Amino acid sequence: MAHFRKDFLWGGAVAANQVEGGYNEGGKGLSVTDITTAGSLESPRYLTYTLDGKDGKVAGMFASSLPKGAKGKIFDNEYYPNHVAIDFYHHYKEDIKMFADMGFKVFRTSIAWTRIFPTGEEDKPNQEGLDFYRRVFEELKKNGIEPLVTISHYEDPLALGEKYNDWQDRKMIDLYVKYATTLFKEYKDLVKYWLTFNEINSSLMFLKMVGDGNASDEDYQKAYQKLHHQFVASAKAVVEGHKINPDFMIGNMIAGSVYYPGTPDPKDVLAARYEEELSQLYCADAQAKGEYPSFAKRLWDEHNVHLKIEDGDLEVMKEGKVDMYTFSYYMSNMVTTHDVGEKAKGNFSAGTRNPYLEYSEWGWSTDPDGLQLYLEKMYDRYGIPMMVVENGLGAVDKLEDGTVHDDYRIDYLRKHIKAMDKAVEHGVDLRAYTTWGCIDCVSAGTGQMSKRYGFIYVDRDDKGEGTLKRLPKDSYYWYQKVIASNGDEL
Ligand code: BGP
Repeated sequence: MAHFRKDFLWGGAVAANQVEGGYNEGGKGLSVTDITTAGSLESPRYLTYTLDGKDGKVAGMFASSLPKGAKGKIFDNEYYPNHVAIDFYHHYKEDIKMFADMGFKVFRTSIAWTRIFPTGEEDKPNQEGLDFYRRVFEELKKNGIEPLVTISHYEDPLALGEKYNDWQDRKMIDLYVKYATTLFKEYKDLVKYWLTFNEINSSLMFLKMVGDGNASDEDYQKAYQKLHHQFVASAKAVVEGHKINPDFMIGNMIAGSVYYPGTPDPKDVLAARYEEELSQLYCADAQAKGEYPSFAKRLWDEHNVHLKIEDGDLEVMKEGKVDMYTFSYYMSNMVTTHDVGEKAKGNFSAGTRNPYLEYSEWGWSTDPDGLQLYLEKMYDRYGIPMMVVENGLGAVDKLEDGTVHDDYRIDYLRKHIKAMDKAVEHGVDLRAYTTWGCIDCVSAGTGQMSKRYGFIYVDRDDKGEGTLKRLPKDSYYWYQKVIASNGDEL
């Protein structure tokens, strides 16, 4: 018998920019993702812009990569996969029906900030944007599905990214809080579960994972300052949210990973610990304990970071602690100070390859034990309800006789569900599991459609060709049984 609670929330997750499309419909403004091209495992995604009358492009996913003074621009000869994505904007009813038939209890999506405030600085929200999400949430409720909503998922308004240099300016705090409170008021009777920032720790993690991994002190300064503003913004949103509806459960969202020492050398154990502090605990403590950890000063000193903290910031962080700890989990990492093992290859994987694990086509390790370890460690540290809000295997699927025989995906998910079950048996208060990309969508890291995670296949390729038809894969029927048996039938 599995150990999940009776009201365990089984479901799936996506993000607005990766599924919706309709990038210029319904009064929506441009987000940073709208000027991001498609990449692949071999080549990065680029942000396209104009500067001093000249067009240019730069590798990256956040506005911080744009050169000073650059204005994001859409080029005619480039392909932007998020512009249409899988057109959830027009297919949401059909998609929600399929989720409901699978037995979903919860569906995680995000709200595109630019549908609500097209440039981020309007006084009044865009009614068409508010109406769209109201229709989506009502449709979910009608189908017995609880919405779980990410307020900001890698889709800041482009205008704000340019003007305030990707959260370097404190003005971002109030703009975010205005946006968040607009959502809280508007959907207070429809949405109970909210996440303030998707994978907030990615600003630090990415510094090691992109380019040569040797970011400058200036890059660290910017990342820490951006995070400080986001911690304050998140905390203020939590405080305001609870005033609007005391029943709200508002969570953080961390890109979760565990870090193993590559050898028993105590130096490796320390190096792995340091990596965990930087990549996980720094942000997790700031939002779940409401304070900077004891090792924060060491991290800042390492890169000569001088954080600008204003009066009241630390108090509000304390006051606006999150109600639940939520995270994505795809893989673990190995850290060593020795010249052993093969270097990790793949997008977003750092360190050394772990000889005990298998790797996906994109170089991500499969490590269900790491998920159990993560749940047990973090529950022990924070003691608040937890949710696994992303997990899954990105793989190339082959369409055969109108379906996909994705036993590799079933195998990956089965192992991770077993790992969660163990953690629950060991006392972790786990409330939900939303697999990533429950319907195929555009990859955040590479912009590919061919990196698929879904239970539902979407007929669309890396060039934007295809009918957008939806088809259930083998995993669709498997997950249906998992949900119906509350995790017993794996
Ligand atoms: C997380 C993001 C998601 C998502 C997922 C899978 O980092 O929160 O937006 O896409 O990873 O990554 P990818 O799409 O690069 O395979």
